[in-house]
Amino acid sequence: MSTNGSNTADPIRPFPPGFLWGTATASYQIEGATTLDGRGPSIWDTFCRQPGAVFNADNGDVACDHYHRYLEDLDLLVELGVGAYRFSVAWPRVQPEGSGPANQKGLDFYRRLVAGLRERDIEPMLTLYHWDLPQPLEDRGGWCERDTSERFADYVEIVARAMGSDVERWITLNEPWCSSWLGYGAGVHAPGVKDIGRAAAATHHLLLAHGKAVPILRSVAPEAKVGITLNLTVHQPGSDHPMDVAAALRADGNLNRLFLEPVFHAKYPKDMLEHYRSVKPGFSVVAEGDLELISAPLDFLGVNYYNPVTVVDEQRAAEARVASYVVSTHNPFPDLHLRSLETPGRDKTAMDWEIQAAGLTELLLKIRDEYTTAPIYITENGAAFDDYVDPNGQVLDHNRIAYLQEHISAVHDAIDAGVNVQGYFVWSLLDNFEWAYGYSRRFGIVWVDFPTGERLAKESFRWYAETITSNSVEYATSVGSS
Ligand code: IFM
Repeated sequence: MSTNGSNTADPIRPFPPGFLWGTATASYQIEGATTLDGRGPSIWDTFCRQPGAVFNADNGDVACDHYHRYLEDLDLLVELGVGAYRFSVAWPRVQPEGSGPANQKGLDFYRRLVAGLRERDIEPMLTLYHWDLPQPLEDRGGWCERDTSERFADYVEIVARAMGSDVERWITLNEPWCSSWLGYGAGVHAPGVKDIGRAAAATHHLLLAHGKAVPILRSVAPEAKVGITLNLTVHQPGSDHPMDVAAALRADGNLNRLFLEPVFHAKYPKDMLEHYRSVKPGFSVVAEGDLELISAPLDFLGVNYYNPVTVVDEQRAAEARVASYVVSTHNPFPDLHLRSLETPGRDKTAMDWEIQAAGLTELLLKIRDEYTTAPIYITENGAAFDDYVDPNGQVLDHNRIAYLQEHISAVHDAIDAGVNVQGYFVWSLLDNFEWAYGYSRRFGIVWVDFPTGERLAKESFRWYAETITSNSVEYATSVGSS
């Protein structure tokens, strides 16, 4: 039974005509060629060299070698039959110093990619920032400094002038929460800083960078459709005890509302401002007029959803009466005073993320009811599993197919309930550099043999190709979704 009771007799559920099917990647995770054609260093090149920062001391020097193999990857996209491909531009390829003149060779790479997509009738969806900040900017304080948002505006103008007429959909930032809270708060992403006050300031300067980028894109590329991609989820309290309910609200405040409220309601959530009032510099960096910029109307919202999160108050988690909780090892934010829980019986991916597709439907309804009716694209959704090439030379990733089928069904539920979802992008086209996990986690629908760079379409690739061709999904529900 679906969340809205729409388990029709016919399990094949069509998507609206024109629904945009795609797949997504990001520059540092796939390109390699980090020192070629004038590219400067990014914070991830530096972070990867810090002992213990990244699993196996992996780095993006070669990654999937997409910089050299992009034509092969375009062929894969054609075979898959996608209508769109979401990729990101590496700022340090375009401005090696993070400021100053454009590096023509860097821009040319993306122009070739965009032209190649256009020739194949695949719409490019361009993300301007997917975490690879030029290192020289980090040396001057990175996202903790207001000036970085000014530098971002200059960079956006360069990219918009180069590709404004060829790219219709532009995403300013990918998952600014990860840049700020994982990068400057928990220190598990580049630049590896552990300082809640700086994470809060970085949150604002990232959003300000987004706010400054929007009018530039509108004036340089008047046809452009502009959006932002946020990583969002539903936070379920582990019990109906008021302390657990309050803990879930804090988690929601940090991950969802700190980003959704300024972008759609021109304000930061009161409870979060109160929660972070004593951290420095924190939200003291907000200046007059910033929130007006940040809340400029958008053409769409990009939503990245992977898993739901169940939380309890940390004090209650420590008490004997709730000892039956399975407290997860994930707790990156001691300042939020909560613990996340594992739900017994719920399947997990190789990231240890619980699988619950109904959370996506719930999230989409909430966004529609509380934030925006603008078109939504699911700009990322997918799963890492312990894939392997079997003796017949195949990757039979049926667990990934089940995950995708459940989540695409959940998107269908949301559309049935009136949410304006216009597209869905699988994360990811290729197995790639999964940040602090290095190459140990595979999200691709295409297997990459990293020593040789060879690609091999997985079973999920064929399944997704059929889904795209039929523009429909065979209905499926996940554990815990009824
Ligand atoms: O690989 C990442 C991607 O870069 C951003 N969103 C989540 C993915 C899986 O962790």
